[in-house]
Amino acid sequence: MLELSGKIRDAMLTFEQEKVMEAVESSLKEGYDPLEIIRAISSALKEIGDKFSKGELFLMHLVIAGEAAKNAISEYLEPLLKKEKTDRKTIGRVVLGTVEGDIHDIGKNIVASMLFSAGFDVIDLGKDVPVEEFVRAVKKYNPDILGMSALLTTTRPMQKEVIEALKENNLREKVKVIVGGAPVTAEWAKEIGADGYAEDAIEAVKVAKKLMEEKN
Ligand code: B1M
Repeated sequence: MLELSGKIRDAMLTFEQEKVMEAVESSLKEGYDPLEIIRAISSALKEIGDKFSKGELFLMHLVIAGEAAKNAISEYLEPLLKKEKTDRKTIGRVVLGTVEGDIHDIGKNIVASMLFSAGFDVIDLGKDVPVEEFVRAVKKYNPDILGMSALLTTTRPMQKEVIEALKENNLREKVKVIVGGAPVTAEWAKEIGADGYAEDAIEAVKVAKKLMEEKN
C-alpha cells in the first residue's frame, strides 16, 4: 500500500498527465484495487492542496493536478467501479450534484459511480448547480435521495439553502438528503437538518442504503 501511494504521489507531483495515467494503469496491472488507487490519488491531491494553501504551489498546479486526477479516474477507475452486474436490481433513485459556486466534481463523480455500482439509479446534475435546479430535479425525478457535495467553506452554506428551498416547496418530507465534501461534517449535517452525512464514497453508499431501509 505504501508502495502504491508513493508511486501515485510521485506521478501526481510531476504535474504530467501522461505520468499519472501510466502510474494508474500499471498499479491496476499489479493488481491494486481501484478504490485503493483512488485513495492514493485523493491523498496526493490533499498534499497538493495543502502546498497550494501554504503558497508553495500555484493555482496552475491545482488545475493541472485536478485535470490529471479526473482524467485518470474517469478513464481507468470509474468504469471498473461502475461495472454492471448482469443481475442489477435498482434499489433506489438518487439525484446528485455539487452546489452552486463550486466546480469541484472529482469526489462527487466517485460518489455517483459507487452509488450506481451499489444499485442506485443516479441522476447527476453536475457541478455549480443552482438551488432552483436541485428543487426542479426533485419535482421532476421524484428521487428517494438528494445528494449534495461542497468542497469550499464558502459554498457549504448552499446545502442549507437547498434544504430550506425544499421546505418552501413542500418537498422536504418526500426526499432524504445526504451531504458530503471536504468541509462538511456530521455536526454541520445535523445543524442544517440533513438526513445523512458521509465522509467518503464508501460511507455514502452505506448511508444511502440505510436511508432506503428507513424509507421502506
Ligand atoms: Co480547489 N480547493 N479550489 N480546486 N481543490 C480545495 C477544496 C482546497 C481545500 C485546497 C486548499 O487550499 N488546501 C481549497 C478550499 C479551501 C476551503 O474552502 N476550505 C480550494 C480552493 C481555495 C479553490 C479555489 C478557490 C482556488 C482559487 O481559485 N483561488 C478554486 C474554487 C473554484 C470553485 O469551485 N469556484 C478551486 C479550484 C480547483 C480546481 C478547479 C483547480 C480543482 C478542481 C477540479 C475538479 O474537481 N474538477 C481543485 C482541486 C483539485 C482541489 C483539491 C486539491 C482536490 C479536491 C479533490 O478532488 N479531492 C482540494 C484539496 C483538498 O481537498 N484537500 C481543493 C479528491 C476527491 C476524491 O476528494 O472531493 O473530498 P473529495 O471527495 C471525497 C469526499 O469529500 C466525499 O467522498 C469523496 C470520495 O471519497 N464526498 C462526498 C464528496 N462529495 C460527497 C457527497 C456525498 C458524500 C460524500 O453525499 C452527497
